[in-house]
Amino acid sequence: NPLVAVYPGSFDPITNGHLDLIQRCAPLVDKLVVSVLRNAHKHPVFTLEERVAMLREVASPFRNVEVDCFDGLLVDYARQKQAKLLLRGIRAISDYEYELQMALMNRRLAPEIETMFMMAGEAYSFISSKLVKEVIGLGGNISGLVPPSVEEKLKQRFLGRA
Ligand code: COD
Repeated sequence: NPLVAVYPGSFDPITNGHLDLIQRCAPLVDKLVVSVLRNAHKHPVFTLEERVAMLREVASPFRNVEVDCFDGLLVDYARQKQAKLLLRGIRAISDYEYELQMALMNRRLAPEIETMFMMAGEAYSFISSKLVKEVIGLGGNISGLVPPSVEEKLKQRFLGRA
């Protein structure tokens, strides 16, 4: 059976931290499904369609990476995708508590599915979608924090230019 991993998230928007994880995980599995949660926050900056489109563009060089979206329980979705692994990233101790709680709940709901954690790349461990949006919203430079196509989208959205 092919080894399928699901990398779930809000991806509002995808950052170079997310991308680093995708790049490191893709060679380890047969298929990596990067999946955006519908209705994650009440007010995402980018619509589901925009987030999926940005991910698709960034993921296009990877032969075995698929971009999708989901709602409902993550484990139900993973089962539907016949995934044995959930991929999550850990940046700092602060991520650990939330991630542990989710991993244990997901294991309780679906014991056959394992959560796999990868440590953030040292160059990316300070990057979050939230801070990137805050920095660009206040006029700061975000180059190198997100893929160039995403940087353009953020500039259009926050600075009203292309
Ligand atoms: N470097 C490495 N990893 C990173 C970086 C970085 N710079 N930035 C983020 N990450 C990791 C995060 O730690 C996380 O593991 C992942 O990338 C995605 O991050 P986000 O912020 O885009 O996504 P989240 O944390 O908002 O995703 C939450 C889910 C959508 C997975 C969760 O809400 C969910 O599963 N919802 C579905 C309903 C459900 O099943 N609920 C019960 C869960 S127990």
